[in-house]
Amino acid sequence: MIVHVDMDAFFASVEQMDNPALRGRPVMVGGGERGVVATASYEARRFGVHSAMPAVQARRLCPEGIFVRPRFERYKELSGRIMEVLQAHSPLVEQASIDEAYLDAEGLERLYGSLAGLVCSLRCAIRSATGGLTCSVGAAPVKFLAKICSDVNKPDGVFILEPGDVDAFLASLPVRKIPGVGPRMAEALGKFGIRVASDMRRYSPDFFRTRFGRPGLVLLERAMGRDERSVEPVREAKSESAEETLARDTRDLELLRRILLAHAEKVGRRLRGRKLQGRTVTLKIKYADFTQITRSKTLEAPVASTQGIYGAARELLEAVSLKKAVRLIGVGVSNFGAPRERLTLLSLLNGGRSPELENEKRRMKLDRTLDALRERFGEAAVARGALAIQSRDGLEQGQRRRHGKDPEPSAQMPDAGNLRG
Ligand code: TTP
Ligand code: MG
Repeated sequence: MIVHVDMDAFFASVEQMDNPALRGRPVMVGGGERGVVATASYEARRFGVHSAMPAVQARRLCPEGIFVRPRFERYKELSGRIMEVLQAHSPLVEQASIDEAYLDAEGLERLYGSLAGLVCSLRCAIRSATGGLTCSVGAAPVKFLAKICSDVNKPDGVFILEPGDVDAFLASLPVRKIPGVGPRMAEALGKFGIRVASDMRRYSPDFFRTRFGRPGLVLLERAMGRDERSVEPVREAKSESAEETLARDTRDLELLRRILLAHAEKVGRRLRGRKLQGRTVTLKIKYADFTQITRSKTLEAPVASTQGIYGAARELLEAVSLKKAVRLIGVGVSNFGAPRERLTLLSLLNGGRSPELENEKRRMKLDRTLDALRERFGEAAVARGALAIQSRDGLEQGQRRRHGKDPEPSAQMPDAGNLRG
């Protein structure tokens, strides 16, 4: 059996736990002048407020609701404690997001008397390790069913689906509840009279393949109650990113550059902390009319330095249209890999020398120093200094570029980047 644990109204519950004045009241985490609700307490959900809802709309639905600014560091700290509790119960724990995880229960039933005993122990331990947070737990023979089950008796509930009850469960499971089935897919399935999971069994694999491609076949598997995925203990993020909805829509390139630099700093620092480097830098822009574009550039040498990331992101930014005002801007780095291997290959290609690589090395050295300073002397003071230095640096480069003399060796090399999206 696989167990899925998901915290109840996670961010909001943390705020209510830390501030007794918020308990029992409708709390919405997120907001700001603009932006969206990250999550709402169950008291606020009764008014129809939910995750990803624009703050303005949430306020309209629930005027007495209390908006709280998110405190990600605190959520991460508690998330870490929750994962430790789970790891103390099973060697096979897979963290799926900040507040949820899968746990392979094989062989543990005997240790805890029964599966229910294990679940009970998990819930108690989470409550005491966090200082009082509740979670909901689902258990089922396969992963996707375990996840659906944790939702059945939410909040603070448990639902265990025994193998013998899977067929009956699938016969009453709306397709929309299957992870990966969005409103559009549900509508398309509805046209064929498919409303609950088991309805899909009336159709052949060929039907699903031709109508929906590979995802269709996966869906059919799910309809049979099958899910081959096992609990994978380490789930390394495949990318790092930072984004922000702006306080006001803007077409100001200089302002966007500065925000991009701050994002590059954040992403770079996380990458350096994880000892990762990525070759693909992605720029994401959402315009005032909510249309969204992403542009990516794959670099010759992997980067983790703030300037390395910023340089690529800025180039991408300069190539996009600012006819419409920008509402959100973000930057991401992906395409991680074994750095050593890439480095060797790269220097071989360049006859033992790679200006781009050496440049990145130099920038990394500076960044590591700044990171270390920040560790020692605190976040704000040094962070601002670092940004100021890099900001000036960025501006100078920008000016030189306009004069056609970019000192960055990357600009002198043949363009190895590609654009997509
Ligand atoms: P969820 O587990 O999806 O939601 P939740 O824990 O708030 O509520 P539930 O009881 O239904 O599980 O997400 C976990 C946290 O992730 C959530 O507290 C806030 C954050 N989050 C966002 O920031 N944006 C989002 O769109 C969603 C869905 C979650
Ligand atoms: Mg949750």
